[in-house]
Amino acid sequence: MKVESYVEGDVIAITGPPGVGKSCIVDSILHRLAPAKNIAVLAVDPTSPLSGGALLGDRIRLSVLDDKTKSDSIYVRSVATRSSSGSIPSIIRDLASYLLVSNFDLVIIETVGAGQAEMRCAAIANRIVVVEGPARGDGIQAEKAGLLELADLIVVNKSDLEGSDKVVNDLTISLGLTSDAPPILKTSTVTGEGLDDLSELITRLDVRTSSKRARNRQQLLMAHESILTSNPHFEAILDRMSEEGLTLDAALRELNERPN
Ligand SMILES: Nc1nc2c(ncn2[C@@H]2O[C@H](COP(=O)(O)OP(=O)(O)OP(=O)(O)O)[C@@H](O)[C@H]2O)c(=O)[nH]1
Ligand SMILES: [Mg+2]
Repeated sequence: MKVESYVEGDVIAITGPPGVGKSCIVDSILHRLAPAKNIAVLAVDPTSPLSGGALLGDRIRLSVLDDKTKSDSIYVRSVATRSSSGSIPSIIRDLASYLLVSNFDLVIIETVGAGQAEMRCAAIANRIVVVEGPARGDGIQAEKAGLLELADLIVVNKSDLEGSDKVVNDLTISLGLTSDAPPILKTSTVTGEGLDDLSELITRLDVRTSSKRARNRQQLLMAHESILTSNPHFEAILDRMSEEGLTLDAALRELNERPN
């Protein structure tokens, strides 16, 4: 069985903690790169049963869509992860592949760097931008979420607010030991600082060796999971585990021995 893990082409993930300004940054990039480029945005929405569809509406409110000279070359779609399963990243991957063969030059995946499904969605991209913001007194958020190892570029947004210099310093120090540390860029979607540089950099971003490895790890885990769950005996074996006490070891062995 052949499993496609990643997409060939220009696919960039923008990830980071909630509320750090990812959507505003995507909006700024679209304002600068459209209509010269056809760009698709896939917003992966970690919809919780509590917030319902409210977030979904929020995600797609991009000011660039009000500009008729640009909006024709932009496609935006939210994908909810409410029924969270390993399949969301493969839906995103298939969508991204489809968009790239349908004349889009660039696919941007916006995802909150929170859950596993969202991390794996980011790993589909060829390059990952991790967005960070001024510390809220509880250390570097992205570092905690294990996102930094995936980063080909780190953006410290909200540079108009106090504390962003400290985040840049902390990040520089903690990444100083890494041989191929990603570049760090300060931005503000309020003052406009760094946004021209970001939009320019994003289309010619180098892939770091270590981020590629971190991404490949996510891809491998995802591919492995999809091999297991696409096994036609998967559900029946699951039934036997819960109903007949089939052990985990025996279940795994059977899945391996009966690939179809
Ligand atoms: N001061 C300041 N506020 C900003 C900046 N960028 C975004 N914001 C504000 O931060 C809030 C969150 O912005 P979003 O772009 O929705 O953040 P997000 O990371 O996409 O949020 P989620 O998708 O919910 O994780 C909004 O109220 C923005 O107006 C900035 O550079 N400076
Ligand atoms: Mg957002």
